[in-house]
Amino acid sequence: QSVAVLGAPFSGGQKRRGVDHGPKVIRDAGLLERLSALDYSVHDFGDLTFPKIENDDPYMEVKSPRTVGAATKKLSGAVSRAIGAGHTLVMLGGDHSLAMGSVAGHAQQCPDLCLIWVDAHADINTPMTSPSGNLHGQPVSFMLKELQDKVPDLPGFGWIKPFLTSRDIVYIGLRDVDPGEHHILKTLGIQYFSMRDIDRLGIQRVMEVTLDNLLGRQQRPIHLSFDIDAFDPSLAPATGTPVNGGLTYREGIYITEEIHNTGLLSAMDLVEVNPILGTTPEAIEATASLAVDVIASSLGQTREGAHASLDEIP
Ligand code: DIR
Ligand code: MN
Ligand code: MN
Ligand code: MN
Repeated sequence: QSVAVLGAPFSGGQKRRGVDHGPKVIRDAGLLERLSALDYSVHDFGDLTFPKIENDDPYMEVKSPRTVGAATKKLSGAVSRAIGAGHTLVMLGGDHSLAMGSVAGHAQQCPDLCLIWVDAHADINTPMTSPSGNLHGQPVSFMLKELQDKVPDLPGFGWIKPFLTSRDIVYIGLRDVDPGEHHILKTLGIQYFSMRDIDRLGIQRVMEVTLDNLLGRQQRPIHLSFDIDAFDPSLAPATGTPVNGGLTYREGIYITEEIHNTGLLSAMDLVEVNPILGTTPEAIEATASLAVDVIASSLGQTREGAHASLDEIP
């Protein structure tokens, strides 16, 4: 079992600088050591570099299209190669526009994958519905076949063709959804569990339905795209768009334990950790260490404990 860790220090999908330091603080919080302790052979692929693109004028309201298009294209190639080489991939962001690249690269190797999107936000605005013009609020719209006609040809995005259907994705943790996004979720019948749904059903039932919907008919590879702002801001303060009333630590870890237990996790993103937005060193460390816990749990760290073999107790 081998895990590839790939950093993507990129912030061009939104306006707040600092999220490009996410990979560094997540590594500094001990990620590689924690994964090695789980008995993986860990391959650190280092951090990608993203060349600066001059004169990247907005396309209508959409900001930095060429910059985001080039970065996600580069990421998709790197992710595709790592998964093709047999690794389980962990992508460290960076802002969530990067998921266009990581999920597309994963889908190149695993066309039948399904996507679990854990986030306060749905990130499914099209370039036309986006109230902010920020591409980190739009990545899912570029992936969905049903939205093909709603997404214009942005400069820099010629490389990506939609590759998912609305039945291949489930959202967990939503609590800040724009009107255009809500319209898309409802008209396409996309499965989502808002924080209200988690309050009503409990996280155990939410995961049961999520996994049954995605895997009930056929076992297939899972892509987990985890935005740290899914957690309550008291747990993950160092992030660009915090929203009150988020996941508890136990709900977040239950999600990742259940995903690990399927045995089908093939790639994951951990995005939107922004150390510049932590107001104290403790706030930054807490957010980064939470990110490490989420990744370790997704890859098999358990709360109940574990042991390697059934040999005698010494
Ligand atoms: C908002 C915020 N829906 C937008 N999105 C964020 O800009 O489209 N995503 N913060 O993570
Ligand atoms: Mn997001
Ligand atoms: Mn978010
Ligand atoms: Mn295991």
